[in-house]
Amino acid sequence: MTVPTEIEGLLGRRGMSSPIEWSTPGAARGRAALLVAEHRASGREIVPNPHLTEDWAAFAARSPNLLAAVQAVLGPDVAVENTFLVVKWPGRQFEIPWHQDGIDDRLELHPERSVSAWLAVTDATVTNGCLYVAPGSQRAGYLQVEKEPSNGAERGRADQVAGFTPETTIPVPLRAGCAVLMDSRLVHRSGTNTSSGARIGLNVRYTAPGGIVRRDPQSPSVVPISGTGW
Ligand SMILES: O=C(O)CCC(=O)C(=O)O
Repeated sequence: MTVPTEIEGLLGRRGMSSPIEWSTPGAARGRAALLVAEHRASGREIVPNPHLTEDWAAFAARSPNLLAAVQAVLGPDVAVENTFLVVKWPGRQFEIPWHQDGIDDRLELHPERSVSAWLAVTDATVTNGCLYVAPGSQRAGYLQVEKEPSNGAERGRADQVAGFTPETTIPVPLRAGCAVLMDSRLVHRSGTNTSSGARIGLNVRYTAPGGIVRRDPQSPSVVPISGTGW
């Protein structure tokens, strides 16, 4: 049976493309060492929107190979909607539950006009908390969200994806300097870091014109990074 491309989405049957090199491994690991030094004392785990305040993150989101891969699916006009840095410190319980990057209580992105990327700043391994994805899960569309009793956060319910079980998901280990590009509807999570070193990743949500369906007006401005259509 042929599945219409609008269901499969911009990145095809699996809803993802990997690995895409955004940096040399050495430069990415060097940046990771600086970030560890900067945040170790506070133990900070999430830094929102570093592309607005830190040159390295602004450059990472515009790195030539990654931007070319984004433009190949979104077209020439690309903007960054949001970024966040996640530091998983060794030995600290910190899991990110199943979710889709294109929808939450703040935001809804048009799945044909947006994609997200996860950039490994350190190596990302099964042991230190790499991403796990459910390939093809984008075909189920955006999931109904429900509030988590513990903190009120809204999350899509991964069990709405046909055939979804934790066993049908795959880890996405990445060498430092590599990225995975994901359909905005791709269901993914990450686990706790049980290694002895920090694991650091940068998430970038990219949009084309018309890609924002709903957005909290308090959000910082979208930043165009290529094209003339903005
Ligand atoms: O950095 C992580 O561990 C997970 C981040 C994530 O889920 C995401 O990029 O949407």
